[in-house]
Amino acid sequence: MIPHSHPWDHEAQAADGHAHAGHGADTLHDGHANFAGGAMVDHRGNGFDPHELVRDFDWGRTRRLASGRVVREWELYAADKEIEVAPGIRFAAWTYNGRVPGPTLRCREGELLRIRFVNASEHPHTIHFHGIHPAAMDGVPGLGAGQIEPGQETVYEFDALPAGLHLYHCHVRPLAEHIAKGLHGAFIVDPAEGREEADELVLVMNGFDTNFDRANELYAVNTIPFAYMNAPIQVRRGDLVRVYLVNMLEYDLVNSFHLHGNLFHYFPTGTSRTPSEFTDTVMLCQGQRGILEWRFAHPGRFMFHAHQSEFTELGWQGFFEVSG
Ligand SMILES: [Cu+2]
Repeated sequence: MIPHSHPWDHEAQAADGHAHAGHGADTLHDGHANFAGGAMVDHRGNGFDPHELVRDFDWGRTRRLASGRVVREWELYAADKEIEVAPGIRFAAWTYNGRVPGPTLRCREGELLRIRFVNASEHPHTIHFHGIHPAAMDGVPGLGAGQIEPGQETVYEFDALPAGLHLYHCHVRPLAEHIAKGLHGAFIVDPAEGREEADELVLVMNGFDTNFDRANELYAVNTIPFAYMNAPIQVRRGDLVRVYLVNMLEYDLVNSFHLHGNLFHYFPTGTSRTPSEFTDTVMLCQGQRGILEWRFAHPGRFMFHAHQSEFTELGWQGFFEVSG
C-alpha cells in the first residue's frame, strides 16, 4: 500500500522544475522529482516499457479482398497480470496483450477492421471502441456478442471511421474498475490522404488506485509515474512533433497536459485538419483525446506534465530532451 505521505521527493521538483540543457547522462540523481532514493520500476519484469510503447504503433496484419479493399486484423487478449507501478508496489492489473495501456491500434480511414478478442482473464470483459460502427460491434454487455466470459472469444468487425484519434476500453460493469485496472488503449485512424511526416508519440494519461479507496495514489502517462523524468523522450530541434494524447484517467473528473517552453496546435479528437487552439495547456475529461503538434525552437530539456499540481507530484510529469 502507498501511504498518502508518499515517499518521493517534492523539494527536488520545486528546486529544479525548469527546462535546462546540457544535463549529461546522469538522469537519476540530478535532483528531479522521482521515487525516493532514485528507485526504479522493473520495466522488464512488467513486460513493457513506457520508453518503447511511446513510439509503438500496432498496424496489425493486412490482406486485400478481391474488391481491392484492405482488411486489417489484430488479435487482442485480456489477461490478469500483476505489474509494478511504483518501486515495490505491485498492482493486480487487467491488461490487453499483457501491457498497460493496451497496444496502440493504427489503421487507415476506410479499411475493414477485424479484431479477434480472446478473454484469457478470470473476469468477463469486452472491447468497446470509439468511432462509427454497428450496435452489435459496440462491445457492450447485452448487444452483439455482449460480455465475453473467461475462456470465450469474439470478433469485432467494422469500418475504420472516422479519421482521427480514438480509444478502446472494456465496457463491463463496474466500469470504473474495468477501465482503471488497465483495460484501455489508443486507436488511431489515419486520414486517407495521410498526415505530414512527424516524430509521432502516443501518451495515454492514466493513474492507479493502489489501496482500493476509489482515489488514485499514482498518476502517469503510459502507466509508470516519472518514467520520462528518469529518461526523457528524445526529440530533435525543428522536427515536427505529433502527440496522440488520450485521457483514460478514472476517479478524477479531469486531467490536463501542459508543455513547457512552447505552444502547440491542438486538434480535438484529431478529426479536423484545422487546429482549434494554439496553446500550452489542454484539459480533458475521461475519453477525451486530441492531437498536438509543435516544433521545438530551442535545444534542452522541456517539462510536460498535468497542470493539476497534485497529479504532477504523484507522478504525471516528464521531460522532452531536444537535441540539435
Ligand atoms: Cu473488463
